[in-house]
Amino acid sequence: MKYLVLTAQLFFATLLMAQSPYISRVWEYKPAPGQFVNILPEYEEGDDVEAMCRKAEEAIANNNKGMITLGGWGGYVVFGFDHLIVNRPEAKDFVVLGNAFYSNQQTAKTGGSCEPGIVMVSYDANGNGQPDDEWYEIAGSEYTNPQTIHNYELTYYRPSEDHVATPSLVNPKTFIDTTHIAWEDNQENKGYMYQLVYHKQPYYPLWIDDNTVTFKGTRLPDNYADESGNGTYYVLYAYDYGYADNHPNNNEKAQIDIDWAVKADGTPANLPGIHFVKVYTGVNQQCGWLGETSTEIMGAEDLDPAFHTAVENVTMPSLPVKRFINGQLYIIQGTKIYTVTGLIVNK
Ligand SMILES: [Ca+2]
Ligand SMILES: [Ca+2]
Ligand SMILES: [Ca+2]
Repeated sequence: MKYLVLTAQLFFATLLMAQSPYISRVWEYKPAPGQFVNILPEYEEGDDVEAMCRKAEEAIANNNKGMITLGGWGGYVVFGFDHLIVNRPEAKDFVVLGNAFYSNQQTAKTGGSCEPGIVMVSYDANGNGQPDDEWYEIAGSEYTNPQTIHNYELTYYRPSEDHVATPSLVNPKTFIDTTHIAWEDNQENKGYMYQLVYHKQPYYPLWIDDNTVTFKGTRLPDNYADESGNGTYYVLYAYDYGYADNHPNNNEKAQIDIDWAVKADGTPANLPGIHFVKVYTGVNQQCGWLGETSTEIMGAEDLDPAFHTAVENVTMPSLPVKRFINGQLYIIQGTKIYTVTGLIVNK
């Protein structure tokens, strides 16, 4: 009997360790060029794709609340959890943490520093624990906006080795290289991402060997306005719902409902839950001295209330009740906690 109790306690302890509401692993980190790229996280000579992925994980997994940049439009991160985030009915299921904030200036719409990232989700359908299954886009508030471009494609070019900086004629002290990163899209647009005096490091990801990098996905309409009219004050307006880094983390509008996931043809994906999330920068815009808009990620969290019930705080009712503890269903009666199969897990 003692042996059984010990086994049960070990089982319970293991179970607690295995379940975390936070990101447990970063699977891929591939930012587009950007003013914080090679800084957040920091590139050091010799770092390869895998090393940078581990640095991104160190920053945003396990509730570490560091920060990574995704660079300009299309740059992305793929991360996962150690359990299924259940699609709870009539409820928001998870939140991706960014660094969005509202301006304290009074404006007609909600805005400030809102840099919306497209959120995609995946269910581990083949059960191998890896994100090699189908991806579904979270259809946020702008999914059906006629200005949203689905199937957008954008290619960025690494500056050539003999690249010479082209300072701005108007403001050379701020815009130190107006031809830093050339880009072109599949809508017959091309242009340059400029380099700002505030961030003088190369903007192209230094650990990527290829001289071009191409991203595909959904491009949201531009969300900025130069409210000063003279380039001194830019406001990036928040979209209503369904994006990352678009509302402050503690705002309910930052939360995502898995019910919003759609298939490629726009019909509901009807997912029971998700294991993996991909986030990419959703706008392709540059805002004067603020530079290009880039989604930042600080973490992600399962919103299941079970994770907000610490095991030491479980009250012991006299009648048997079912309760989720760290995502697992238990039956509690008196001072005892049972699994659903009747195994006593405390004493
Ligand atoms: Ca839900
Ligand atoms: Ca899989
Ligand atoms: Ca941001």
